[in-house]
Amino acid sequence: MAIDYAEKIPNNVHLADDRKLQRALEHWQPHFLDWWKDLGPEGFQERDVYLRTATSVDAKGWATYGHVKMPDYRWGIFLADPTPDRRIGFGDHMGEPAWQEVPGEHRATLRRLIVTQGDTEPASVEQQRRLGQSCPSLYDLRNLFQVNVEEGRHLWAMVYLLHAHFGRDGREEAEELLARHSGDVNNPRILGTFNEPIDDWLSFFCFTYFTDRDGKYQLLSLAESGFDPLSRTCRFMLTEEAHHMFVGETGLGRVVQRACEVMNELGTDDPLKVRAAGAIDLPTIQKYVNFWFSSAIDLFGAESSSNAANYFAAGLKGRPDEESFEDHLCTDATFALEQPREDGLGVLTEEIPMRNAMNAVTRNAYIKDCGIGVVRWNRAIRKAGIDFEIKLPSERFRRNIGVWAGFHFDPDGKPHSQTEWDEKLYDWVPSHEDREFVKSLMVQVVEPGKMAGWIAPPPRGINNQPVDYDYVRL
Ligand code: BYC
Ligand code: FE
Ligand code: FE
Repeated sequence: MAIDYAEKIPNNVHLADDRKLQRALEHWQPHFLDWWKDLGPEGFQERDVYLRTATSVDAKGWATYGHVKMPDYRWGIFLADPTPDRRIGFGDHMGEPAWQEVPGEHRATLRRLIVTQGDTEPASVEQQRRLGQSCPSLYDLRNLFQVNVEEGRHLWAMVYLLHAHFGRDGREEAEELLARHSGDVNNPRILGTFNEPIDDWLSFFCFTYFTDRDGKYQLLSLAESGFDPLSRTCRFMLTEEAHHMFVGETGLGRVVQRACEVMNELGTDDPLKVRAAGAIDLPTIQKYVNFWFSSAIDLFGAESSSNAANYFAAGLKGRPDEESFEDHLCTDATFALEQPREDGLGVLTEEIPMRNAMNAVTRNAYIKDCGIGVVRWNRAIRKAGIDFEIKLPSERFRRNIGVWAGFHFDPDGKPHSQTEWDEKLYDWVPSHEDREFVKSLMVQVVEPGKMAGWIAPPPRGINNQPVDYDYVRL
């Protein structure tokens, strides 16, 4: 389905045929733009950035590339093409036709899911707004802005659903999405990770690797939804998400590669010498991985969750790639849930109903996916002849949500007393000094083709352009 760019709001949902909805969205649009100018990327708003824009939603015609000023980016409403005769694929309504309108009894629940999803999108833009000041290259600066404008579009995707299907409450929620702010003490973003500051690029790469990947898994689950407009929206969002995770995986890979190069040039594995040479040592990279991974896995909610069971039963939220499972009802199945013993010093396993374990099932799929990049980074480390392995920490480590919350398990999954924990925590996650060191390296580099000393250049540019292309025109 073609996207109409002649419209004030580009879309492939025949917006022009629904005047009321069009007016409501055109009323929200300037509020969005004000928010973007106030809380979107700081600086560079008047610069031309080499951005991709969707031209159609099918695989071939995905994108055109060209230099645009970010406030002129054509944020719009794009749904994947409908699947003819789509049926609900799981839960109590399995086999019934997918809903084109919100079923009354699930209205509040669906609205809450859409609002939670929508809230994360502008949150991430707010978190990343100052990174342009310390970009390691023009190539990276462009990637940051590409991610930012697409997260802005993801906000549009959820606001469209709220306006089109939730009447007045939906319009109020859409305003609230611009009123909550990341890290705001009085009115914070809904989910924990989205209130953590991201003020260095190592954190940005960890965020796009780990947190955007939570986005992938939540969008995959929502793409299974019996509410068809939500499914179609999420299916198109997933095509954009792939680039965000690419930025994270290759970004971390280039930081690792630079650390290895410096170690080999100096013939040392002393982290202090690596630091003195202006690179980020591998143990520090590991600490950032520990921090952002443990923060991201909280985003899946509690391992045992009656909310999750209700979403599944109602057909609102499935498992990622629901089709790959055999049993789509899960009325009798159980899940062996590992959890801490009451004294916190051991682990036991309890069988819980499968429907209640959907958050754990999704988290497990996510953790497996997180491992793929880790294997690639470790291969590069081995190839450099260095004896070091990056590891994902145990899912028990540093949890604030779910069965492990309130207990003290280390990255290897071993229990500790409060005293031991307090003593050791900064061996596992970045200390104030680690963060200050990483920040000290974050000096803006904007000469085409030049890279900051702590990161290796990318093997190739964007859309077949050379690495020294003027991705952002200053
Ligand atoms: N922080 O049964 P529980 C993305 C709350 S990322 C704070 O465990 P449920 C992106 C929970 O709300 C993808 N609170 O949870 C990435 C509940 O509250 P109430 C975002 C949390 O409902 C990068 C209570 O704890 N999308 O797209 O099964 C850049 C206990 O509930 C947290 C979605 O999340 C937390 N971490 O699952 C840009 C999809 N975790 O009811 C974008 C929509 C839980 O007691 N959301 N709580 O007030 C959902 O599907 C579910 O809300 C969750 C939670 C999976 C998040
Ligand atoms: Fe997103
Ligand atoms: Fe994303």
